Amino acid sequence: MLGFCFQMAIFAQNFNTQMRTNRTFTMIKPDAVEKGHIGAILEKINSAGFRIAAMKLTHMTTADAKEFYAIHKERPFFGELVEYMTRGPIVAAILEKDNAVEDFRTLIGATNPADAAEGTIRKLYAASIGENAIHGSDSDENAAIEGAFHFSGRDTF
Ligand code: IDP
Ligand code: MG
Repeated sequence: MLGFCFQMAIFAQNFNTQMRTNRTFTMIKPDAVEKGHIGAILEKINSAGFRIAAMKLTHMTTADAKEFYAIHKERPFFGELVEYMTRGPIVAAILEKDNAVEDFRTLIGATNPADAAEGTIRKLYAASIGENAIHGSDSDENAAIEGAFHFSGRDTF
C-alpha cells in the first residue's frame, strides 16, 4: 500500500510538471543588468502577478547565444545580437501565471522601444531595437524549450 501511494505521488508530480503550460521564459538582458535595472524590472514582474518558478544570474557563451537565437541566424543583425547577449551577465527566469506568454509580451512591450506602449518594461528601460532590455517567449512551445535550455527540472519549482 505504501509502495502504491509512493508511485501515485510520483505519477502526480510528473503529470503536474508536464501538463503545466501557464509558464513563460524571460531574460533580463546585459544592457539592463549593466544599468542596474534588475530590481526595478523584477518589481514590475512581481506586481503584474507572475510567480518565479526558476531564476539565476548567468553569462551566455557565444555557443549558447547562437543556439538560443538559432531561429534568427539568417537575419542581418544575428552577429550583433550574439555579441550583445554575451557581453555580460543576464538574469534568466521561468515565470508562472495564467496566460503567461501573452501577458508577459504585453508587460514587456514591442521589440522596438520606440513602438512600445507607455509603462512597458521596454518603454521604460530599453535603449533601441537591438538593446531592448528583456526577452519574453513568443509561444508556450518556445517557453518550454527556452526554459529547459537554462534550467533543469531540479532547479524549477
Ligand atoms: P522579440 O525579442 O521581441 O521576440 P525578435 O524579433 O524575436 O524580437 O528578435 C529577437 C531579438 O533580436 C530582439 O529582442 C532584439 O534584441 C534583436 N533584434 C530584433 N530585431 C532587430 C533589429 O532589427 N536590429 C538589431 N537587433 C534586433
Ligand atoms: Mg522573439
